[in-house]
Amino acid sequence: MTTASPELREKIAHTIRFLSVDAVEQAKSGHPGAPMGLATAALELWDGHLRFDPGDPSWALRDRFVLSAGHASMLLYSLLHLFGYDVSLDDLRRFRQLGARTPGHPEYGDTPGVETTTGPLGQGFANGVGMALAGQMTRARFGGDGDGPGQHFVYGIVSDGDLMEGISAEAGSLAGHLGLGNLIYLYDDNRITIDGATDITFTEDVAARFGAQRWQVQQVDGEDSDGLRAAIGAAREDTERPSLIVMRTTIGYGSPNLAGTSKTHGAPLGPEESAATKAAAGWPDTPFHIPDDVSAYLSERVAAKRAGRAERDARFEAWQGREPARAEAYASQCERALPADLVDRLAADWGKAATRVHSGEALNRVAADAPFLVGGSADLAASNNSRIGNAGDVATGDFAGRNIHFGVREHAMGAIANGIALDGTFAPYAGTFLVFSDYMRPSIRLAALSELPAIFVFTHDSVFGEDGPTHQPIEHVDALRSIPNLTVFRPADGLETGMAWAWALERAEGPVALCLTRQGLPPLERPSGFAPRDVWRGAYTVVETDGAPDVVLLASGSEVSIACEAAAKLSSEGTRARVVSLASLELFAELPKAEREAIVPSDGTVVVAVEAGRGESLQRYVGPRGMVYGIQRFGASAPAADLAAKFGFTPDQLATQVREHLSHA
Ligand SMILES: Cc1ncc(C[n+]2csc(CCOP(=O)(O)OP(=O)(O)O)c2C)c(N)n1
Ligand SMILES: [Mg+2]
Repeated sequence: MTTASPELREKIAHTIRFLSVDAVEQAKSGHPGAPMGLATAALELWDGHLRFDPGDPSWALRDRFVLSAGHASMLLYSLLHLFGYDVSLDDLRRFRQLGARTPGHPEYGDTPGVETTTGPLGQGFANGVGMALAGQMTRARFGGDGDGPGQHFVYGIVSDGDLMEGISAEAGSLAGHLGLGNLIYLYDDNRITIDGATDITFTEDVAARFGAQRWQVQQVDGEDSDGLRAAIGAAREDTERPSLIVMRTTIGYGSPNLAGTSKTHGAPLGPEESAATKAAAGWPDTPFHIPDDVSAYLSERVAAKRAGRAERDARFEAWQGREPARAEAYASQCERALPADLVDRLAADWGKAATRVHSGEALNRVAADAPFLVGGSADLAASNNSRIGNAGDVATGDFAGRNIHFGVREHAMGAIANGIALDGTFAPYAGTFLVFSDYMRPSIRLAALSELPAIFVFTHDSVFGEDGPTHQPIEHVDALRSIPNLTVFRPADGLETGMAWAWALERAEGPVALCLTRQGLPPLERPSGFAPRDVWRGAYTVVETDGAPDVVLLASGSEVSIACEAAAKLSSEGTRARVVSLASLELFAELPKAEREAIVPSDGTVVVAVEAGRGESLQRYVGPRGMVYGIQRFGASAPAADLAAKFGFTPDQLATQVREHLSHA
């Protein structure tokens, strides 16, 4: 409950505004306008509603706050500082400086209290949907008598830019469909973006749009604390719909000459206008000024937040006492406890099938003992083999299942998966065709930047299918490999697929992408001495030669078995061909150099990289004498066997080309 008088409230709002203005002035860069226009609303939310403990930012029962308009980062940093998080005034002074915990846009992991990395507009909106879904799934799974976990709200601030981005339409649609009543967004309806007023590009009826998407929609003046309080209260009351509170606001609020203009969006006000703005507010012209009564009031509020936490924890403990089995299950789920025999289970008994089929099998071999795993696909569940058997579906108002139908919404699916991962109770996976990884790439990139435990399941990973070039990835494996922190697997058979899942569950410290075939593959025959964990080295020898090889065939996924057959032909003609399976380029690159050299030498031995795609990422391993045997054009629509012949991906053609290459090398 807010206890501040209207005068004190205004003073605190000014404090938030001018901390933001001053930090941007100091950095000579940043976005003052949105924090100025949002200070009153954000204060109402943080002071009066948001449940948190600044001393323990990862307290599981806290409300989440997502600043989707990440450019308004100084708003968040000011709030974090004022509400007792470990963000000092010096941190604010170091806004946007190298190594500071106040980077230009909020970055998860850099700053206590930052719940997600935002800045690419729209992502935070969809992250919040994922967090709210995770909250509902937690509540459904562990019991909902009000004291157990998952009872919190997810609040967010979203901007014009957020709502223009398509991802907000996708995520908003799913949130409304599912009825995520624990999701409350404040929309900064300042009608300004960078290029000017929104009437040049964005004149749709946003309230009607969200109403049509089954949201509760309310409209308030963003400077009206009482109105905001009532609206947030009504939003909390509506447990069956997400809520959008459309707040009419003024960008650069209080600036005598620039308020309401895009000039305040992304540049310092400048010394003169800052001074004029402070003068108009009756504010001293001391940078980073925090009045004593503001500090005193906020210390009280922080103490009250801590007391609120203690009270909530006590209720939670009472719940644990009443529900020991559920409490135990919840605790072990949060710890991500895995079965001890995970690797054994995933290493053995694989037959001949497509790796997408193996992937579904791997998922289901562990799902019962990895209850934190939840996920689904963007309307391709049967193609992606992404279903967990006997686990039920997430549906409107019914969150007990583990299978999520994301609908045909790849971009939102990626960001919602990230939100589920950020919530911390579940580990998500999300599937589609590899070619559509482009539709979710911005979210994959953020999963990687934030090192989130998300698993992206991409099937139909090459040209081998009738759908034609629109559906046939050529550049996608390379493109995924180019994202830092993302581990990409392209397994060659069931064992490799199982070990890729095992690595994703047991070892990964960030997101994992699995690139899986549509077409069936034979199980590889491996040399004696092979151990399943060799897959985790990223590459290992599948076919060894007697004596030093004349050529090394470095193949991935479906091309490994082709390379093995080609190697047999070459050997029968006296050319010693080693075959290496490259399950994951990233893991291979991390091996010590000597171990890498023992598998793929750079001593002049000819290396031919074999991958049904552009193979740009393999260039560095083939050296000046080798070659990439890939596909340098878009695919074509035809039966798989015809495509294999056309693009040279048959053992005979590969052997012929390698022989030809060796004769010149
Ligand atoms: C995906 C994406 N595209 C473009 C940008 C660059 N950008 C930053 S803020 C912004 C729009 C600003 O309008 P709004 O979201 O209404 O914020 P306000 O100016 O009201 O603070 C743009 C285009 C971005 N951050 N993310
Ligand atoms: Mg705006």
